Amino acid sequence: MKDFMRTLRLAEVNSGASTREWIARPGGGELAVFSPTDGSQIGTVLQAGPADYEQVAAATAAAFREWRLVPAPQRGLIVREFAGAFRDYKEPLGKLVSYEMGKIATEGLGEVQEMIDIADFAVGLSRTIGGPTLPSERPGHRLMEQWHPLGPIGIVTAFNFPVAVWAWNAMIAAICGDTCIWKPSSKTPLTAIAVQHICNDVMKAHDLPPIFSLVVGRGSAVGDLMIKDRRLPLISATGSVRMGRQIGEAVARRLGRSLLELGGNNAVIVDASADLDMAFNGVIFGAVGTAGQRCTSTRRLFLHESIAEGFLARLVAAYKRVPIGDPLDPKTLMGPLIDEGAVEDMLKAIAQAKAQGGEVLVGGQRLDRPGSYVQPTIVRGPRDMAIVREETFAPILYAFTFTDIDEVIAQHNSVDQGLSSSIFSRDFLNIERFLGPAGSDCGIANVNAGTSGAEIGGAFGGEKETGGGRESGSDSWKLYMRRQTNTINGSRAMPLAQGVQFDLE
Ligand code: UN1
Repeated sequence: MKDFMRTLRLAEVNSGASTREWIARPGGGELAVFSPTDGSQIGTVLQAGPADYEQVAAATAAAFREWRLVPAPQRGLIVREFAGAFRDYKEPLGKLVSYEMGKIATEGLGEVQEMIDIADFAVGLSRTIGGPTLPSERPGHRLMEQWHPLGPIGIVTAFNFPVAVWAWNAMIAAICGDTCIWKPSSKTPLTAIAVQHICNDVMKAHDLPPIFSLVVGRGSAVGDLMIKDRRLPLISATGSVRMGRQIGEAVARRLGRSLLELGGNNAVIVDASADLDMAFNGVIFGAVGTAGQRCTSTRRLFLHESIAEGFLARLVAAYKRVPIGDPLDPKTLMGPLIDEGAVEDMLKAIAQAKAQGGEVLVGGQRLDRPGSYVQPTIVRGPRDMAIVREETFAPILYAFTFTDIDEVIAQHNSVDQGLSSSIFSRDFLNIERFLGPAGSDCGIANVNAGTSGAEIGGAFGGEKETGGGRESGSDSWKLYMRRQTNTINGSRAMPLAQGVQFDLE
């Protein structure tokens, strides 16, 4: 066992279900955990079964009844303790993220930094959340809004951000007075168990009810119970469009609220005026970073005809030099894909692109070494390649040329997903076009900054098949609370609104 796994006390539990204390013998069967760095098995987790889910859900619902009564600024002080614990464990947890998920060391640490950042943000928010007082049309009346805790909520996360996205939800939910059940990806249960350990320590030290709980288990078992569970007014889920559709439908059927953070098909436009060095750096990180496994990864590149050939030649040369290998080696810039299935999906997409007229400019192969390593790949294609409409979770960049800004924006918007987008330009008119109402149709639109690597302070999420949810910063907290409109009559009369008269005497 690696040192950082020992620091995170992963050997001390073999269970994937916890409500402050680990459930000794959960009944959901064994889950083998593999590292994509070399394909070896690095752990076995005993998963939660239906009875364990029920135990966790009941405890989370009971904890909500207490937690909602704690004043928000005091909830913030507790979240500050979680932020401190994440700081203490940043290094081993970041390494575990790299080891279990495959992202490079600096990105693994960056992911834990994102947990710390959102926790700090939530602490501040705990003293500002609230609603307006609005003018009443009736004399002596007050019309106002309150935001109350919503309930116990369910959080479903994906393998690619195995800890940060949970924190986006959990830290905000906690200051809002909600309690959380987390179902992590079955591909990355160890990072979730490590985080739950850290949380259990904080909860025990402050004698808190189980405000954060964990169920590692099969989607068809605990996942299904969770999305149908009427005790959970909100399900926040990150994953594929297919998964989001299932969750969205199940939650809508019981008229619950869902917050969906689904696939992206993010593009960068580089116009004739762009600073090409900046554009180059933005595209490389967006397309190659995290081995193309961010929902914000750059998948499409639109280059103005006048700069296209030189820019592509530079990219192709750089792609050949990308240091690929063990993500924990500080020299590595691209680690492995998550598993063999991901490698197959990538190779299938490349074969389809070729069949549809695409030309592979660089990459296109898997590497001949243990682990799920592939070459970052650029495909230059005819615009109508059908594969471009799909999100393949791999480092494939489809490149196209354009001449007209309106035409390229239309092309940019022609896919089903709407998460992130960016333009590299020094042309004010093009920038304004891109940001305007007829511009990018995505939830995130950047100028001279890449599609990935958003800060926590903004609302994160996208339109169309990306699901419409917003998480993390800005006023995303509102989704974790229930709004109540109050009319308070401080006069001695009882006038009705709209001037309605209803006098019986
Ligand atoms: C994701 O890929 O699901 O903006 C989240 C980014 C990161 C989060 C990505 N801060 O790329």
